[in-house]
Amino acid sequence: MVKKGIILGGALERTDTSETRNQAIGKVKTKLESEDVWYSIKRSAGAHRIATHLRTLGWDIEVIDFWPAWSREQLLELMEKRVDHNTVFLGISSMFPMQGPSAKRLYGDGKNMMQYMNETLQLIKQEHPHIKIIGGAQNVSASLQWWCDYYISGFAEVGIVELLDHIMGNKPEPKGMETKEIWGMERKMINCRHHYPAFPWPDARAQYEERDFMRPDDIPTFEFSRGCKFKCRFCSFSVLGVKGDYSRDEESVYEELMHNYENWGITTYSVSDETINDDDEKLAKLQRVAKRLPFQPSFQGFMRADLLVSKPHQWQMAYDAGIRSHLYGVETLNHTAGKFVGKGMNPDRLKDGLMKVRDWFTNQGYYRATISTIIGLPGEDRESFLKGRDWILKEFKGHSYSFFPLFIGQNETLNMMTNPSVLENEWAKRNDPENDNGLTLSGQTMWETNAEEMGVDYSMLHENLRDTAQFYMEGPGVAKWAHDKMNIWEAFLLFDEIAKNPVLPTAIGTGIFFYHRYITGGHYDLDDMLKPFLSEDVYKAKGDNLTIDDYNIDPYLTKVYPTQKKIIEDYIQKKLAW
Ligand code: B12
Ligand code: SF4
Repeated sequence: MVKKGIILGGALERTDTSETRNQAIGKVKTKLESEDVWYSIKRSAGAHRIATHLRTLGWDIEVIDFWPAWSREQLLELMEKRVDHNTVFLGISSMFPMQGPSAKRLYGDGKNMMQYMNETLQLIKQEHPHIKIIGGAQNVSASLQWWCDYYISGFAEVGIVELLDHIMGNKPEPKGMETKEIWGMERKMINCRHHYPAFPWPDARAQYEERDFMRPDDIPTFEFSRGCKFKCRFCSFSVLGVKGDYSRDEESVYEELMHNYENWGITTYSVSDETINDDDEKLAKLQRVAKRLPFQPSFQGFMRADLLVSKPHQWQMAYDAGIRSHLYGVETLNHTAGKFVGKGMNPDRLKDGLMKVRDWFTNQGYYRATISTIIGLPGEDRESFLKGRDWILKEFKGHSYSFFPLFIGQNETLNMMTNPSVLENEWAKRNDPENDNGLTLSGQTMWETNAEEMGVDYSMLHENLRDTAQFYMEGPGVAKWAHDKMNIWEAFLLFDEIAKNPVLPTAIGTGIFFYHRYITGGHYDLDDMLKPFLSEDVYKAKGDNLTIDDYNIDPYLTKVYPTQKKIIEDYIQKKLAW
């Protein structure tokens, strides 16, 4: 008998992208922001990947996307239809903890979203006591919100097979399985990064099925490689410092792209690689695949800017491959701060090179960038950061710009991370955090302070930001860092200052990783992604009478979101009828 499993996906995106986070501070308030519950239209990358893998081993695995949008009744009905004595597990795939306004809203019987969803899980268990619930995520902090029998973290292709063998009584407990008490509950956890590494993974395709009801305007995640060659000081991505080529087999990539094109007409993807261009051969491989395809794919993903600057031969490869929307983790345009994090290219060279990259790609036909920066790196003060911001908004006008205060996880947060950054480890090893005289790294001294010392006053911030700021200022899992140029509170004040500037929507467009929010459903297309949210002349003409209809691209998704909700509801009905 074929063994079965069901994987729920959907906890993979938070509302608070740089778009909504920054634009929400702008002039126009929307219905979506104030009344609606937001569900992401993005397909669950982890769920489809694990499902594809287990199917190759003979399992029958069905993925249920958008699960936060399913009502309790709908999910129980689905389980009633699908679960039988061959069903071994119910998986839950997560990428981020469900946070933000949506998660806080009250559901039917006065419970918040999380309580409601967890109680639904309990009801599923009551009805079908033989199935085990397994939470899977890169970082276990994303899964712990769910009541699961097991938690598995990191790339899990190897670990899940061991766990399922154990659950079915064929094997002893997987090595490294630990029981930890977290938030008053005993949790059985397996950290695959340490015990069952699955990187590189040459056939990391996600194979969608007829019962996934894919659409041509879906923008799925595409995994081309796992891990990054570098190890920047602040970076907590799971697999860093890899040696050699960790990318997929060429045929596997070709087959995946062809399958999605032939079956659903899909051509646009977001790439999950930590860094796409850390290896020339990798780029050349994707270039070869793209040339064999009967269509031009379009990819959005993380590109290291300094490599593009120092290796112009990568440009043609990237363009041919279809990598035309780039997220550059520039972090800072201050040399001292850049050296501190491990991105030390001289900022003048970097800026000059980036303008050449911009011009070259734009001349080829399509180019969009997101420039991502960190507020408050040691060595950088307010003026220096604003100077960097001004350069970005001038030279990359109409592209997107992301900026957020430096986050250093500590204590509980650190324990839940699969891969704390170098900086987080250094911070945790300070000799005497109780009596903190400072930690000196690369010539910069940082120390821990507190809300009182910093003079925190949340009323100084725009109200949309206050909850997040409070988490940073008071949460036990976040370091209250300070250095001689800035502290975490001042970084928030600076964030607030930049974000609430009403001209910002005229200077920037959509983040390259969020195209699906606009495109899926048909309201916008890839060319629209080249526009700023708001035209400058419209902004000037309308002044205070600006409405959301004046925007080129509506960052609040006022019209798009009802369409996407309908797509999700249709999906649910099709699943129930399948
Ligand atoms: C691409 C990416 C992004 C993109 C796109 C994210 C998206 N929504 O699709 C962008 C740039 C938008 C982004 C932003 C952020 N990101 Co990010 N991002 C990633 C990255 C590099 C890849 C994610 C991915 O798609 N992987 C491919 C899929 C296939 O992998 P996967 O989902 O992990 O699945 C595997 C395992 O997790 C497991 N698994 C998954 N599901 C299941 C289910 C079962 C049943 C089982 C058994 C196993 C299993 O097996 C799978 C296959 O091996 C990861 C780091 C990494 N390398 O994983 C960080 C990561 C997900 N991001 C992270 C963070 C913190 C953020 C931000 C909050 C950063 C910030 N401070 O702003 C924002 C929030 C964005 C938002 N508003 O939603 C953290 C999440 C940590 C956490 N628990 O919260 C990660 C893990 C990086 C890290 N270690 O710090 N991110
Ligand atoms: S910041 Fe980017 S380049 Fe640096 S280690 Fe992380 S993924 Fe790699």
